Amino acid sequence: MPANLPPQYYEAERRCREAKDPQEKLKILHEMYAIMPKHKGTDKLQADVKSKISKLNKEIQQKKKTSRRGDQYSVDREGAACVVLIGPPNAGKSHILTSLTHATPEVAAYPYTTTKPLSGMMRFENIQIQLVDTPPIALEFMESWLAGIIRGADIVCLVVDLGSDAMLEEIAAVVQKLQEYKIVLEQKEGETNPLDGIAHKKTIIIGNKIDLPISEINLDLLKESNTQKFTIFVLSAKERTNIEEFKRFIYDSLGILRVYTKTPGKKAGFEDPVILKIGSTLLEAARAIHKDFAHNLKYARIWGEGVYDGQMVQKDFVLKDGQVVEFHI
Ligand SMILES: Nc1nc2c(ncn2[C@@H]2O[C@H](COP(=O)(O)OP(=O)(O)OP(=O)(O)O)[C@@H](O)[C@H]2O)c(=O)[nH]1
Ligand SMILES: [Mg+2]
Repeated sequence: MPANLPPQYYEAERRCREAKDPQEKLKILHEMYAIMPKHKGTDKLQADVKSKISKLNKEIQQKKKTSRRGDQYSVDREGAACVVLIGPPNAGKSHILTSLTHATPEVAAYPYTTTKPLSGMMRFENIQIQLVDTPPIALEFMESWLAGIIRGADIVCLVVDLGSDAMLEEIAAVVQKLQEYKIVLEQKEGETNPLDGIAHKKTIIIGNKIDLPISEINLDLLKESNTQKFTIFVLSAKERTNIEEFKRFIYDSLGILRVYTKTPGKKAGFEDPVILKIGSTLLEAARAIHKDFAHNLKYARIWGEGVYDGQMVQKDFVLKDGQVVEFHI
């Protein structure tokens, strides 16, 4: 039986031959596998490409173990908070980034498309939240520098493919792989123990591709297997289902609040809030602005929810979202 390969396949094969970077080669091999029609005539070729993929995967991992060189990536924090999108190959992490920010990562129908982190800013009301798209995590493969980015994030969004037959296995693989890097995904944020270095990261499961018919069954499976009681948020990056709702959901999950500063006799500016953890005091707000400022702080006047206009409060006053603060030093 003839293979009847489409021209794109030969094109990809050529690029693969010419590619020098093993990561790039791996990406093209996955692309070739996706393009290839799956029938008897291509059985041998399918097996061939698969074995090339697995060989290259091993080589890449081996190289990483033996040399400390190789690309290392990190992310500069920006905005009010940093949210990292992680997950198995092809779950739609990059697509989610494009649907919420102006960033333009490559989105493709084959796995291992993303090879380095890319961040974009997601606007929610008057703040910007940083979203970071990352390469996939699977049992046989994870970029080691990704661990550092996950450790530094305020929240982890574990993006899962509700259209995948292997969804639960894919999730288990991510959890297991991260444990090798001393990262434990949890429902709530926990302290990193300085003795064992294990990071406990607050994690939300994002069930993507809710537009696909099989997603309903997978969502039930996901809920049943959710022994850790992760919050599950479903959306479709493609159809933009729940995309707007996602912004508020993330804001609420971050456990942050916004306060606005004003100088005596002037109006408050509402464009540039001070971002604080829920439960922060007036003194902590002053510290977030400048440490000398906190040092010299005497009291403040407050406007907003739960106080009367211009109420005088002391350093231990616990602030609420939306309040206006007039510091007195
Ligand atoms: N039906 C459907 N397809 C989607 C959705 N989101 C993403 N996809 C498709 O899923 C495929 C993978 O999307 P990507 O965003 O590249 O996935 P990824 O998680 O970044 O993949 P890697 O970079 O390989 O880890 C693409 O073909 C997307 O068009 C969705 O909500 N619904
Ligand atoms: Mg991607």
